[in-house]
Amino acid sequence: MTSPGLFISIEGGEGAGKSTVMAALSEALAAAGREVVLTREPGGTPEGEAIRSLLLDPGNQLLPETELLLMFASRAQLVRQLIAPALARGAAVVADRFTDASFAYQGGGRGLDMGRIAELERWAAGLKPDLTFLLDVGVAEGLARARSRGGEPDRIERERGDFFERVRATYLARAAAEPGRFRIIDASQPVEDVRRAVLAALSAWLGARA
Ligand code: Z5A
Repeated sequence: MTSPGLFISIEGGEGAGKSTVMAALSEALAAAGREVVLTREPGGTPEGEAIRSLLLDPGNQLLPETELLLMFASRAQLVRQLIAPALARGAAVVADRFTDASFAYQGGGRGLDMGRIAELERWAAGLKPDLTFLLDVGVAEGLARARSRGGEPDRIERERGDFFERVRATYLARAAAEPGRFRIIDASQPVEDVRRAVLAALSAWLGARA
C-alpha cells in the first residue's frame, strides 16, 4: 500500500520511554507542516480499546493464540478505521507499537510461529510502518522504570524476566534484518539525549525522502 502520508511506529520493551518520544515526534512533524495522528496498540479505536482491556486484565487467562489473534483484531480495526484514511490524506501517523510488537511478544516471548504472524501481518494489517524507532534498554532497567511509576502491573507486565529478554532479542534481530526501516535508539541514556537522538534520526530520514 503506498500513500502520501508517513507511517512511523515506536517500539521497545517496558519502560523504554515511548511516551516521551511520541511527544517529541508529534511536535517535530507538526512543525514540518504535517497533520499528526497519534495512536497506540493494542487500542486506538473504541473497539480496539475494548480489546486492549481484555488483553491487559490480569484476571483473564488467555492462551498465546488468543492473545495473538486479539492483537491482530485490534490492529485490523485500527488500520482500516484510522491509519489508512489518515495516510491517504497525507497525515503523519505515529503509533505507540505496531506489528513488530506481535513478532517480539507473541513470537519471541510466547514462542508462537513467526510464519503465522507474518501471514496475519499480510492479511489483517496489510501495511508496514515506513520508519520504526526501536528504543532499546536493558530489561532490568526498563522494568525498574515501569515499576517506579506505581500501580498494579497488567497481565503482560507480570511475565518473568526471561520473557522480556526474548522480546528484546527478537526486536533487535528484526531491526538488524531491516536496517532501512529501523532506527535503534539507546534508551538507557537520559531522556533529553534519547529525544535528541530520535529527532536527529527523523530529520535525516525526512531529508533523505525529500
Ligand atoms: N503488546 C503485545 O504483546 N503484542 C502486540 O502486538 C502489541 C502490544 C501491539 C501494552 O503496551 C502491552 O501490549 C505491552 C506490549 C503488549 N506489554 N507489556 N508489558 P503499552 O505500550 O501500552 O505498555 P508498555 O510497553 O508496558 O508501556 P510502558 O511501560 O508505559 O512503556 P513506555 O511508554 O515506553 O514508558 P514511558 O511511560 O515513556 O516511561 C516509563 C517510565 O520511565 C516513566 O516514569 C518515565 O518517566 C521513565 N523514563 C522514560 N525514559 C527514561 C529515561 N531515558 N531515563 C530515565 N527514566 C525514563
